[in-house]
Amino acid sequence: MTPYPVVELKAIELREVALPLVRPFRTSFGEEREKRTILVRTIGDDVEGWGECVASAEPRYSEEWLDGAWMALERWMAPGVLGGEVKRPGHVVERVRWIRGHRMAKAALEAAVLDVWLRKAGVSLSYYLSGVRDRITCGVSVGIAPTVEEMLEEIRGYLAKGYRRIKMKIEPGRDLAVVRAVREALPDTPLSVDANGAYTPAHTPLFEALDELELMMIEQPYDTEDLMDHAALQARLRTPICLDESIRSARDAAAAIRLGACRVINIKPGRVGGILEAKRVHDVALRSGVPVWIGGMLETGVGRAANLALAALPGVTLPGDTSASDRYFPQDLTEPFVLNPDGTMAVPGGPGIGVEPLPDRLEACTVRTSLIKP
Ligand code: SMG
Ligand code: MG
Repeated sequence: MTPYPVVELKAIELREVALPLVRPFRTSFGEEREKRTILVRTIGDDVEGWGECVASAEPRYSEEWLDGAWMALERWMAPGVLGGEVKRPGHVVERVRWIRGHRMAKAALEAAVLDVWLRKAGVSLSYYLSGVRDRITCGVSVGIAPTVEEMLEEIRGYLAKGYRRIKMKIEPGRDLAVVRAVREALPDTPLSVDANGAYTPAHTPLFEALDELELMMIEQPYDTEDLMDHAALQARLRTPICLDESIRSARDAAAAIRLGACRVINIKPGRVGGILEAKRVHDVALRSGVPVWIGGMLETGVGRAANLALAALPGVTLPGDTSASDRYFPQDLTEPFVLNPDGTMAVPGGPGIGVEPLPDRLEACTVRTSLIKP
C-alpha cells in the first residue's frame, strides 16, 4: 500500500503578486526593482498547496516570461491537470509533456501539486526527496553596484550576518577590476562570480585573469547554448566553471559533465521544469562526483521553501543562493526565513513545503487572480 493519498483537485488558482525589493538587483541582463511572480494554488477537498513560478517580467534570463507563463498555465497546464485524480506528483509532468518548453510554468504547477499531495499525506518535501539535513549553508548573490565601494559595503554587511559565500554579478566592463578589488579587501572570503552568459570566447584572457583570484567558481560565462565553448574554457582554467542557464534538464547535466563543460552545477527547479527533475539533475551530478548547489530567482517564501528542501539533498555540498527573506523583501509573503548567525538556515519540517502565504499579506500583494475549474 502506498503511504501517499489520492488527491482530487477541485480547482487551481493563479495569483500574480508584486512585492517591493529591499534594493534593486542588477545583473548583466538588466535590473529588477520589484518582484512580480505567479503563485499557483492547488485546491483539494480539504487541503491546499502552493507553488511559485520563477519566470521574470521580461524574457531576459531565459525565453520564459511572466505573462507567457500565466497564459500557458491558464489555457493548457491547469486544465490538463484538473481532468482527473492526482495519484502521484509525476502525473503533472506527464500530462503537460506535450507542451514544449515552458519549464518554469510547469515547475510551478508541479510544485503546487506536490505540496497539496504531501500536505494531505502529512509528509515534508525534504523527507519525500530523501533530504539528509535539517539546516543548510547559505550564500548570497550580490548585484552589480555603481562603485566598488558600494559593492564592498554591501558584501561586508552580508558577511557580518554570517553568509558563507559571496557571489558577485559581473558584466563586460564591470568585472576584473571590481573582483580584484574585492579579493584584495577580503582575501579569505569564499567568492564566486556570475556572468549570466554575457561573454564570448573572445573574452578568454579575462577569464584567465579571473583564474588567478582564487574564486570558488565562475558561473555561466558564455551563452546558454555554448556547451562546447564552455568545455574549451574549462580546459584552460583551474577555477571550476558552474553552469546555470545551460542546464535545462538532467540530460543537459549529463551532457555538460561528459563534455567537461563544467565542474559545478547550479540547480534551480524552475529552470529544469520541476522539483522532480531538479532531483534527477542532483542524482546525475552526484553519480559523477560533480558538486551542486541550489540557486535562487529572488523567490518569495513559497519558492524559497521548496529550494531549501532541495538543498537538504546529499549532493548539495556548496552554499547556495538561498538567502534569508530580509535580503530580498522588506516583508515576505510567508513568515520570514531567517539566517542563523553561523550562516545556516533551517529546512522547513512541516508537511509539504512547510510554509504558506500569510492571508493578509497575500491579499495586499495580489495584482490579479484566475480560478480554473475542471
Ligand atoms: O534568489 O538570491 C537569489 C538570486 C540569485 O543571482 C541569483 N540569481 O543567475 O543565478 C542567477 C540569478 C538569476 C536571477 S534572475 C531574477
Ligand atoms: Mg546564475
